[in-house]
Amino acid sequence: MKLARTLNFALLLALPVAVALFDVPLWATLCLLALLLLWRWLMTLTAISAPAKGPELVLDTISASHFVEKVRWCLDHLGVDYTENKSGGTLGAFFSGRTVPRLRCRTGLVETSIGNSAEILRYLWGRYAGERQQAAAFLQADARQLHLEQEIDRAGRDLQVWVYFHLLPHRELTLHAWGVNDPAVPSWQKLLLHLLFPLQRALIRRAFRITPERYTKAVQHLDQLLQQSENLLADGRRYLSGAAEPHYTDFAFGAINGLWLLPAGYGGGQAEHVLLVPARRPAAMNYDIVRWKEQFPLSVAFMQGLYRDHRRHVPGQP
Ligand SMILES: N[C@@H](CCC(=O)N[C@@H](CS)C(=O)NCC(=O)O)C(=O)O
Repeated sequence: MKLARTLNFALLLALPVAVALFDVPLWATLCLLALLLLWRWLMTLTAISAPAKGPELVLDTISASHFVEKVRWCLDHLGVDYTENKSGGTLGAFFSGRTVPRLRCRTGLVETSIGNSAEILRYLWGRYAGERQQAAAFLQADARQLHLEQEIDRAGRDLQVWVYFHLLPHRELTLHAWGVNDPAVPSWQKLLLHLLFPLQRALIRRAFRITPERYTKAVQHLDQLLQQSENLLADGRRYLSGAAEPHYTDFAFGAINGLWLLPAGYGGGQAEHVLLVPARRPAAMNYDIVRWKEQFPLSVAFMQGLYRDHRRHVPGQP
């Protein structure tokens, strides 16, 4: 069905070109247009009367995304089956206006799609709290935990500035992070990423306002969040959320900061083709990472422990 829709769309686009090239008369043009629209309508009717079969939950992702890792970790911890649909970095945002993670779920006859990691987690809690009360308990949140999540998400946006400030000057490193070496990313997208790199880089610079000033501000915000977690852990807290068991905000903290810490198990097996080993990273990036590790040892140990004890083991992962 997806292929038929794409073909129909391509033919609709090609119609004016064909009309101009072959001097098609008006009556024939109108007939062709009516046929293409009729075909499209029939596809819509078919989709309602016989919905396409497929997995109940599909998570649209890119290989290297800390917001994706936040949702992926929660899905894995919840223990529900889902399929991951991976794209090359930046293409979806700038050409179809969607961000990742995006969760697509079958709801009745239609497919519902939810963007934004926080809203996806609210859906998962609402959907599974009843039927898997114990397993889903880590997704329940009070006002304090929701506030903590907002702070972690803000750090996630600061880390986007941080990572692009360091990587964008390096074409090969950036392309690697966007998934050109990931076998799960479709080849045509890898080709597009190579061809469109200057455009994508300019769009990213504009969208995230990547400037030295913004970078300095981002690092200050990140320091503040890490200092806050350091204080909570120094007070003897086992989990940042204050709960007795790991909570989704703990996973969110580990997932978002995992972008720089890259603890063993990061990505649950889905990010290994985009990780950047220290030897390949720009020196200034390594400098920040080493400083964070030295300055915030309790937070680092907390995240490493969280990955070791609560990230589902994936064969072949360190
Ligand atoms: N607030 C959003 C942020 C999502 C976001 O910024 N995602 C980035 C990846 S980390 C994205 O979609 N980038 C565009 C793309 O690579 O297609 C969330 O929590 O999901």
